[in-house]
Amino acid sequence: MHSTINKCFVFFLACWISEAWVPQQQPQQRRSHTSTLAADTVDARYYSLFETPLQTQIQTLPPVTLNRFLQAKVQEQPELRDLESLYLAVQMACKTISTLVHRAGLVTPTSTPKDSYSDGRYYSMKRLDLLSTLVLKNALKYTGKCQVVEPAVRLDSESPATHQPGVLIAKSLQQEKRSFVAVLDPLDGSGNADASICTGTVFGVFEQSEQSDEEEALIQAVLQPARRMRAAGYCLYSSATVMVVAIGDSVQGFTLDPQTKEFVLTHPDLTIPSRGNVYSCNEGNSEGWDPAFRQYIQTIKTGRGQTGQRYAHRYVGSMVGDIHRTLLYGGIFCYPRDNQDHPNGNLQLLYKSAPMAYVVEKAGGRALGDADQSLLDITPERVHQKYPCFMGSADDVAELQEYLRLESSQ
Ligand code: FBP
Repeated sequence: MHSTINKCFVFFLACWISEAWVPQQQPQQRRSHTSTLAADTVDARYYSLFETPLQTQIQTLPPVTLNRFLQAKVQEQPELRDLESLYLAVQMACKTISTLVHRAGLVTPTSTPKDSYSDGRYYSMKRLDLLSTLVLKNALKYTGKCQVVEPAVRLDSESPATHQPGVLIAKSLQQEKRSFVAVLDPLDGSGNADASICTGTVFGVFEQSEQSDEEEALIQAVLQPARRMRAAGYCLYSSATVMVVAIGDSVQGFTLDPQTKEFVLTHPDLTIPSRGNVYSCNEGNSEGWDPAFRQYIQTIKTGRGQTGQRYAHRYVGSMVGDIHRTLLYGGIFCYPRDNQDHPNGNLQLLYKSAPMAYVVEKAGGRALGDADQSLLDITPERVHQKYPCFMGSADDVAELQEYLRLESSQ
């Protein structure tokens, strides 16, 4: 009996000790084990896939940020100093716009405003357009070195839709002999944002010799052919945020590092391949295209063009994304006239296609407005004027040009 009691006592004591001990130890162990495991796995995967190559790169080649790149550029060419403040303001704004665009789906309004579906588009389009414009305007103003105007939207068929604030014009205020005037499209392709498709900010910079700050003088300062631009660029908001700038005679691409929030040089001295195998246009308009352009597209997509290769069709419908892809991989991007809804194409010359064309040409590509005129030589008559455009790899544009010439000679 005694031994049974003793055995039971020892058993319960052992259970109590183990219970008392395990709950104190196990959760800690489990917790630390789990978190170590999770952290290890995540870190291991993260570092092995992403960080290690980057680390290796950092060790051999220190990353060049956009700021550092600009500082070096200004040292080389002190006359670009005024441009620096414009660029810095634009890059700051683009970082914020990037966050806005990437969070667009998370900040759904609780009550649907009346005009949420106006123009057949969603509420966030208007919201993003307005916010991006405000962000860009403030970033430019807060430098204390820029004056910003927002030309009134004139309600004609070429103006942006009424939901869009449209374009900004910013002038650097330094009292030098001349100053820079930039034309900026805060958010191109905002109609795509609800579907998480890429969008972009576009800008072009001119010199103004006349010192007037009147709105009309600033507008006149940007109504110039893009060939007179001193710089241009765009920021693409996509799976990565990439800023591409043409400054001097080169084109540089910077990717926004989401960790450090810095634009880091990832595409130094960008050049467009001289030939591609992709065409990018809204083929839904093909019924109304000029016959020669239709024939060109038919020829390349069936492999009967100069390369004998069948071209693939890629069209995001967001100009910055389509042209960025064209710049990296080669090929041709077109928005031609059609005799139905787009007598002058669908892209505003001054603040959409012309700055993009400037970048493409500086990267070794070509851009046409029509058969015999580079898009860079066309003077916009009005801020919102639309113009047909064709740009991309030099050889592809040259091949297209033969068709356009055929059409114009008939
Ligand atoms: P939004 O800024 O109003 O979206 O329009 C600009 C744009 O989306 C360009 O980015 C794009 O290349 C073009 O319109 C697409 O036009 P379409 O829908 O006629 O193909």
